[in-house]
Parts: sequence; structure tokens; C-alpha cells
Amino acid sequence: MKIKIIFLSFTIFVSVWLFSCNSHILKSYHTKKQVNVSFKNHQENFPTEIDGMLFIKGGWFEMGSHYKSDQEPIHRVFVKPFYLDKFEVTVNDFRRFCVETGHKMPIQPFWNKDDHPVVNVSWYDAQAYAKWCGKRLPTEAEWEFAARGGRNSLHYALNAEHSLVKTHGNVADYSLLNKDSRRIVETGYDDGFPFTSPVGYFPPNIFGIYDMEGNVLEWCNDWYDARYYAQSEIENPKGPAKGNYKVIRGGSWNRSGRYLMPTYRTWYPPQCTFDFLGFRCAMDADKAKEHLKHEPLISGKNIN
Ligand SMILES: [Ca+2]
Repeated sequence: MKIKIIFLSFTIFVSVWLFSCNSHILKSYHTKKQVNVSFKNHQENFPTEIDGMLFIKGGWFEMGSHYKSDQEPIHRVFVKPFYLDKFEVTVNDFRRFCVETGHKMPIQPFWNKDDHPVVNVSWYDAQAYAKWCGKRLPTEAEWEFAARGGRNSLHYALNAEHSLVKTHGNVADYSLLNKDSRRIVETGYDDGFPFTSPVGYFPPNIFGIYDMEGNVLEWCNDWYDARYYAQSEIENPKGPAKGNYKVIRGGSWNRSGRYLMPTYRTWYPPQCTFDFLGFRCAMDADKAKEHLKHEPLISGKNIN
């Protein structure tokens, strides 16, 4: 009798254990399957370019670096397909928005021409513009993915024919030093533009996106938190739920290119405006077809 009870208990234990394992395996399988399916849904053919934006297929990448503590930890992130403006939003683009909506046009420095990136725009200005043309500001994960050109390199990945030394685009260079002797500039580098340059003047990166490493810094949609990477979502992270500062990415005409990397993060309160700070827009790939039904409002620097 005693042996029977022990045998019965053992059988029950094994059955419960097997059921538990199966459930776990089944759960993992379903989770993976659902993730794959959700990613698969984004493998449809999207137009490569819409309304001045390029299609970025997205995927996994290692976000962050050991360069500064707010870029740590390096963490694996998945970015779903999206579109990103080929060029920074120009003075001309933003003026058109202001004329059509009554939004106040920010005063531009004398040196900022119509085909240069608009500056002196707050995050709220940028947000309003993006909304007006059916777009949005990029997340910083999207921004970094696009700046890396699909690679894990810590340097900007430009076209192969351009050497690393000359790939900084418009940064603080000798031409700026001639205007302001206090500036710290890139040694031996002269890009010819002491202030902003026309958008698209310098070579694009491997995705065909221009000026991510220079010209003006760019607003991102996310709130800034120096510790966010330690708790970031894995799939399409959108930043902290709240904060006091917005993430700024890229480089600018008043910053040396020597320190520039696609992982570089800085921050400003959303109401701030500077003559070295602009933006570009993004859009979910899923919205592309819907967007195609409408006449393009913006076409980058080609607007007259
Ligand atoms: Ca320059």
C-alpha cells in the first residue's frame, strides 16, 4: 500500500512537471510566433520615397555606446520600418507652414537662407509642423538607427568613396574660426560654411539621409532621461513617459565634428530655441499608403 502511494505521488509529480514544461514551451513558441508575425507584417513592399522621406526598413541594432554614461548600457533594440525626411526641414518649408496655418515664423539669423535648415524653432514648433504635414518627430531610437546606416559602427557610416576625415559635413571648422576666434574647431578641417549650409550639400549616409552628422542639431520626440537606456523597451522604444527636457541628436555648425557619433545625446527644454537647432520629420511605414492618397505637402528642399 505504502509503495502504491509513493508511486502514485511520483506519477502525479511527473505529470504536473511535464504539463508545466509544455505550457512554458508552448507559451514561448506562441510569443515568438506572434513577434515574428508582427514583424512579418512589416515586410510588405513600401515605396522607397514618399514626400521627401526615405523608407528605412528597420531591424535590430545595438543602441548606445560606452562613450558617455547616458549612452549606457548598450542595449539591443528593434525598430520597425519607418520613413525619415531625407533633408532637415528648411526655412522655406517652415515658412510655407506658417503662411498656411498662421503659425508664427521664428526670426532667422541673417545668414540662414531659404534652402538652409530652419533654426530658432522650439520642440513645440517642430511638433506643430510635423502634425500639419501628417508626419511626426522621430524617436531617438529611429534617429540613431538611421544615423548608423544599419551598422553598429560608432562613426557615421557614409558612402565608401568619402574618407572618414572628410565625412563630418557642416561642423565647427576653420571657416567658423575666422568669424569667431574663441571657437573650438576641428583641426585641419574646412567645410566652407561658418554657419548653416544648404540642406543636402554634403554627401548622404548609406541610407541616403543627409546632414545627420552636422549642419544643425535635431529635436527628437522623446523626453530625455540619462538613465533611460537601463529600462528602455526593446521594441520601438519611445522614451520616458514624462520629463523636463527633450532629446536632441546630431551635430551642428557650432560643434566640433571630432566628438560626433550617432550615439551622441544631448537635451534642452522643449520651449528652447537656438540658432543651431532644427529638426526633421518621420512617419510610420504603416501610414505610407494612407499618406499617398493625399497630395504631398512638403517635398524637402525642392519647394519653390
Ligand atoms: Ca562649418
